[in-house]
Amino acid sequence: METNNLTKLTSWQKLETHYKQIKDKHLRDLFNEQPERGLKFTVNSIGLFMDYSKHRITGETLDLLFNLADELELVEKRDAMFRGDKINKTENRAVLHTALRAPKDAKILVDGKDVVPEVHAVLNKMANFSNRVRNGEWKGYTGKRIKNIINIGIGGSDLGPVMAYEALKYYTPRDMTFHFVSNVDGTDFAESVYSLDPEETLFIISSKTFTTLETMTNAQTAREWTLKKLKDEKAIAKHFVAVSTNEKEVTKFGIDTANMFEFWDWVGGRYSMDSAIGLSTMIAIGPENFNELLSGFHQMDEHFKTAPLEQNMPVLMGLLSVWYNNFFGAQTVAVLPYEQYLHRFPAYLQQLTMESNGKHITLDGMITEYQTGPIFWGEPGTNGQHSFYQLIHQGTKIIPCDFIAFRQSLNPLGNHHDILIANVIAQGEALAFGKTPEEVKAEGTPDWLVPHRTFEGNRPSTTIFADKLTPEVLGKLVALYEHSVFTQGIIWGIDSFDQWGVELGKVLAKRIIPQLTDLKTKLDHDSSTNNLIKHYRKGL
Ligand code: G6Q
Repeated sequence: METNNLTKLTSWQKLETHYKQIKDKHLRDLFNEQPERGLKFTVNSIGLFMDYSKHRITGETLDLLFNLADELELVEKRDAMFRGDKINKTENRAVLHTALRAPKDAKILVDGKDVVPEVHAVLNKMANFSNRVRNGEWKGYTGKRIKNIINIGIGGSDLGPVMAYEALKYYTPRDMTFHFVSNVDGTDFAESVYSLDPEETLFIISSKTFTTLETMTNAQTAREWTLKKLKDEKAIAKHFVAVSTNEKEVTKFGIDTANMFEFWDWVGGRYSMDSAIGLSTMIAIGPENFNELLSGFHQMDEHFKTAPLEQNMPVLMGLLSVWYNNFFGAQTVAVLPYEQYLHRFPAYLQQLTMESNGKHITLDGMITEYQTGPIFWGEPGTNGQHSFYQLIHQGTKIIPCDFIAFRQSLNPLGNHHDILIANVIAQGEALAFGKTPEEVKAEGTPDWLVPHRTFEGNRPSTTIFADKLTPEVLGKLVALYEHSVFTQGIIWGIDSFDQWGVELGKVLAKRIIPQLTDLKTKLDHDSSTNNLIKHYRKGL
């Protein structure tokens, strides 16, 4: 198979030459040479403040990265996405999560049809339903108020809802409980419903296809759990609603399509938290807050669409990621929110980034001869500081960090917030500037200990600040990463919107399921797989 010629482009080669010139330059020198860079390399727009001055770049690096983006037609391709062109080539689909947050008067055509009215019709239906559940008008089969919401879904139909619920918990009613069942491991379901009363519980079965094995298995179990107590099929209509694109399968399951919330094939799973997949989020935070969330997404869409590249947050973030991934050989990116409510944000971003850009075949069917999607990971601060930050500070790997922080706490308590924020600012400073052997010696450290206590520094980070964590800010942050992923995908020439890599495991699992219990089946896998199946059978 042929390889892609990205690395032969003039703009790429210029970056390679530039990298050789800059790679040994320390951030200390960059700041000495350009003392005002802490003011210059910042963006302050749409309520977010992004400081990217602690990166191993100069103005020239940025110009060269912008040239690369120009040569690869980033702007034209961005416009094609917003327009509804079928840029998800391998699935022949438009990519229009941006239409989910478009204002009512927008017009976005897919196959000649304006999709905006449908989007708003579903949002209205969701708002109506959410209000009825929240105010107790929607009752369970026995007339009891619904107190527990359980979203059953997996991947894109789970990670967004659970992250958003956790992130926006401050805005949720505390007399209701919210649960998210995704894993086919029965423990996930069992622990979620433990101590819940089926009469007060509503299941949202969230599945774009309504055929996903894990979700359908959990949904059937939920059905049995409900019927065990309520003993009447008619109860299903009061305790189950569906979010799906597949009307036929929803009806087959026994859910009235009046209780089905629709979305469309141009919404990718990992880009769907602001579609009807966000129904649990809307019930949790209320329709007004959900609208704020959508407005935050939309503001970032507009920013991505209109801000000049040098002031464009997702473009900068995406290109910096390419810079480290492809030139410095960085393997990972750490996302470190200094906000407890964002504790599921890194996990959410893992799917968004890695399912989107974990590809090695280009849109033209060629092998990439360069690295693509980095590994994303992270934990909220300050907890990470007491575990893995050691490796970021003094290990052998370069790990660009995204710090996310807020000027105000939602739960102000004494001086907790000052301590939290002092820590996030200090981490960026320590990573960038470190501590020289001379400084360590001057503290009276014995010679033999000096190397251990020296921090070489020169470790890059971005710091993003917002005022406080609101639904609107969450929308902006998610859209920031969505468009950064898009920017990277354009540079690498891959389809950021398909996910063929998850298929094979699913097919093989379906084959193995009956073999586990049907002891007569002759096993024809490799010796390791056969043996593992036999090992399991012995425990039956
Ligand atoms: C996301 C992926 C994947 C998907 C799940 C659930 O982009 O497509 O994570 O969301 O496999 O799929 P269903 O919603 O169809 O159950």
